[in-house]
Amino acid sequence: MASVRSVTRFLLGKNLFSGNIVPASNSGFVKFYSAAPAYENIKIDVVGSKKNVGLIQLNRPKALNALCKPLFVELGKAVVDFDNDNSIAAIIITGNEKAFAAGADIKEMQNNTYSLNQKGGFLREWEDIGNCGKPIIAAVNGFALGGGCELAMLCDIIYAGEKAKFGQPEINIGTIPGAGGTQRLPRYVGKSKAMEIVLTGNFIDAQEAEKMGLVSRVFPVDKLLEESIKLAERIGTHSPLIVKLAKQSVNQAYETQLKAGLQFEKSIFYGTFATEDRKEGMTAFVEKRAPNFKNE
Ligand code: CO8
Repeated sequence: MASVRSVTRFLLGKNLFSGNIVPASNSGFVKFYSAAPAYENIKIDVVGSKKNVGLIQLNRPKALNALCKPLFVELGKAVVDFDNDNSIAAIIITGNEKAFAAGADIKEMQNNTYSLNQKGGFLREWEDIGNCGKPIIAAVNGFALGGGCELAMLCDIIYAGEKAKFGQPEINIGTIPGAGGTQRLPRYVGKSKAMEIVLTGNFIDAQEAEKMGLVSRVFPVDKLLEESIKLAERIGTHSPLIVKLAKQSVNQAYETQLKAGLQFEKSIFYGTFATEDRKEGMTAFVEKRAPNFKNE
């Protein structure tokens, strides 16, 4: 299995492998996933010292990872597979140094019509990402524009490289965000900032995005993936069952009004008392030892 450092280099496209460093394609993960289809628009791997972090790299570098339908079908499948894999604690979606994703594929949708979008359920595969029970971290270097910014916001935590650029430039091409940009962005950054971003099409840099609360943390470009893996590994030390419940509960804050969200949170909180992992967590605390979670 490749080390964090070598995976970082692999994803940044710097072929620094030599001697004893094993390329990701020779990892046990690929063998384990031999039944998985051969992906053309993404690369997948399993990383982290416990091999419990699913890594997905968007891989259309020539088109700045524009989100064409085949890419989204593959991305949805990879996310569902990782979500169903009990050995995976968290998922990272990343791009390359130049682009996380520069939006939906404009060339692909250029000749779409209203009725085609309606009948074909244009980009309905987005739901696979939104329905994932496990935490998804967006590790954003370069452009995260339009659908790329929306994809990052669909993830649970956004870490950014210091040269990342976010934006909803759909207005420049005569349309509006269609995958949550007008809905999630105001919730993250407030109405005035969201309006400014959506109505001007201007880009904001990583530092500004962090100040606004869109991004959790900003790192040097070549440290981004390493830090994202560390975050996923930290999440992976907790009970998978309770992590899933915590994610559901935080998401309620975005999907319901406060009163309903608070009720949901309370019922989940009470519900954790029906789990073995809650009992183990509190017992371990009282006994001053590390918990041994069983995902039950
Ligand atoms: N779609 C298709 N191709 C793209 C896209 C894109 N979004 N972005 C870049 N490319 C292609 C370029 O056409 C170019 O291809 P080629 O070499 O064949 O000409 C290649 O990528 C490199 O791009 P540039 O030469 O333009 O690179 P620059 O460094 O000069 O510029 C930019 C980078 C500023 C990112 C520029 O490429 C750009 O403005 N891209 C478009 C950004 C944009 O408008 N994004 C929003 C798209 S619309 C959208 O996302 C709606 C989402 C709705 C989801 C709905 C779900 C239901």
